Amino acid sequence: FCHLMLRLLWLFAVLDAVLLLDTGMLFPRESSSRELKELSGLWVFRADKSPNRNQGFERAWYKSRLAETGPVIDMPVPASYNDITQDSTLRDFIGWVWYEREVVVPARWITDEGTRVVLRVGSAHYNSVVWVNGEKVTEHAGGHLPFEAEIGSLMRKDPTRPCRITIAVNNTLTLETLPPGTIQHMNDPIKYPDGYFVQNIYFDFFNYAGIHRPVLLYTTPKVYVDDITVVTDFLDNTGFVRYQVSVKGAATATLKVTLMDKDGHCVASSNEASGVLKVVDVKLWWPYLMHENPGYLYSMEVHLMAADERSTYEDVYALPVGIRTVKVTNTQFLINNKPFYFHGVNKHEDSDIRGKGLDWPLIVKDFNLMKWLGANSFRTSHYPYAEEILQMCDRHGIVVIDECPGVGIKDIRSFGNASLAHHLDVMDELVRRDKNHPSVVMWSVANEPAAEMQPAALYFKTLITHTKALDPTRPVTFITDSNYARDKGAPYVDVICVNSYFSWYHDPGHLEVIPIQLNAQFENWYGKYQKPIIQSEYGADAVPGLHSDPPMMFTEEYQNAVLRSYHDIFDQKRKQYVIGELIWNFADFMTAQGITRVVGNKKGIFTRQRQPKAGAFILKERYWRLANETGRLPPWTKYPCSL
Ligand code: BDP
Repeated sequence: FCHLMLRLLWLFAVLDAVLLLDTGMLFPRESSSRELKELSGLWVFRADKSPNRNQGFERAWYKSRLAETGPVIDMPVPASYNDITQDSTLRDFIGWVWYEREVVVPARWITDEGTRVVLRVGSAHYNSVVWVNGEKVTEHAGGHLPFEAEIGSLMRKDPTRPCRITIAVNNTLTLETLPPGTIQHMNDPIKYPDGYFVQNIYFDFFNYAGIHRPVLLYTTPKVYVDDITVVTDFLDNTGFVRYQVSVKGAATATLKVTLMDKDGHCVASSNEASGVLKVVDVKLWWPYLMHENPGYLYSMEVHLMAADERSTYEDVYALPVGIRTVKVTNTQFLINNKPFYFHGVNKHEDSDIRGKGLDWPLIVKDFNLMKWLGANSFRTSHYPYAEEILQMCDRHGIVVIDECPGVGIKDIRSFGNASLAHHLDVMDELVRRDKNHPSVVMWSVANEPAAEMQPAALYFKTLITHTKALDPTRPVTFITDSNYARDKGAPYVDVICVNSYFSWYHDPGHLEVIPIQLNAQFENWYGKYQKPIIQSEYGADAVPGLHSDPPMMFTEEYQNAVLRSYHDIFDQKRKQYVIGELIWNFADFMTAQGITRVVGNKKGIFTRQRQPKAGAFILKERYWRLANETGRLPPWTKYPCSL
């Protein structure tokens, strides 16, 4: 009993912390009280190619139809705009681009004053300003995360007009954006044309831009469920779902909260806005390959009723809930108190033509490939991925290390107060968006920052402590490279994540150095911090179809040899404190042009078109073997018959 009380007290304490973020960012879902209208498809588009990139604002392009301001083209949404046309100046464009779409909405959305109409942008790179019928409704700094604005009241001002949505998006990166970058003006008239400037970036992926995720309109009643937070636990075969529902639009409302199992049976219910739901004979959420029934989700249905002098309101929202726990010891990562070994991949949101635009065929293909490979996890290198992808992870039991866009923090000026304040805001937005996903088991606050610099110590202490305070239920990491001087964040993290490229960037061509250097890497980090370690990146470029034996760099044989050599050391260390290995990278991806990149980064084990290189088969064999050893596979999946 005492044990149970302690559990419940813990649940209450941590939920209060998660609640510090008081405005919601619930994923828009249809229900009996909510309608949804996706604005995917063709938008009107114009890049502002004026010398200062500011003509659109100076001439107020949002005030009229974009086509009336000058030449426009078709642009699909969601998609990056860079690879859509044959125009290299648009591919490499820096500055403001303008999108526009006219929408007609059902009349009842306008006539019913008890309806809220919300415009939501899943993500746009990077800074966005949004107008409806020429009036500014919101702006947002940073890509990868959603933002929204209530626009019903504005639409009601002139119900006869169709609703014209204008979105201006600017992909310029500065020392204070995430990721950071710098704009460099080249003033030498002998070398450069007049007004020439470039965007410097410190990360290794193409700086795709545009509206990358769906834009949609959705409705809620005037009194509505603004947010739901759940924190889960279990003891023996009883599960606990501590929850909190935030209501907006009324001081009081009646709530009914019901937890349904997969078959639609009610397993627990309550009439309170917050409390603990007790689930007998709980079905836990398990990772793929760790259990015969991975990714089990309950559905938490929240039913709200409220009234004012004019009307009554009813709102319904259903949140998928997975019941599981996550803990870290000195040497282990525990999911549901069982050791979990990450055998997975690093990904990018990246593909031909659409760039970083959300694409369902690609998403489903990638999940099929990950499952084929026997991967149980991935890291969202180097920015938050679409919520649709995390929902797939929840359902399929794919474990996620959720990374914020803190990549390429290399300049000392990016450790200043303004940068830190923005980084903290981004962590707030990320935790607010992803806190309820059972698949998300750890937050990553940055990738390979120049953490040897003096201000980094305080920067990362503040950032990591802040993230832990936001969400005490998940461990926090930051990703370091193999330079031991870059350990300033290490004292504060729960898990050490290290990227290393022995025999590639260091001692290129010398495969024989891998065992000794990798061994030293693990011993040093563990010796100093006694924290579990994930090899968060390792790999080698392989141009598909390029062969040589003995292996040479850039051939498939060399990539194989690097993988095998790393795996030997992983096999020694995973018996001690190494808790995972994530290949760099799942698939080839586009980068900026440069002398080390032949049409992009070729460290994928799949090509950019998702065909396997030889390395994919090595990884497949290994991952299924690891799954057999560490997981609890049902007999029929013991070994895929293709092996
Ligand atoms: C790592 C970076 C990753 C790069 C990779 C590489 O974290 O973004 O793509 O190197 O160079 O250090 O392939």
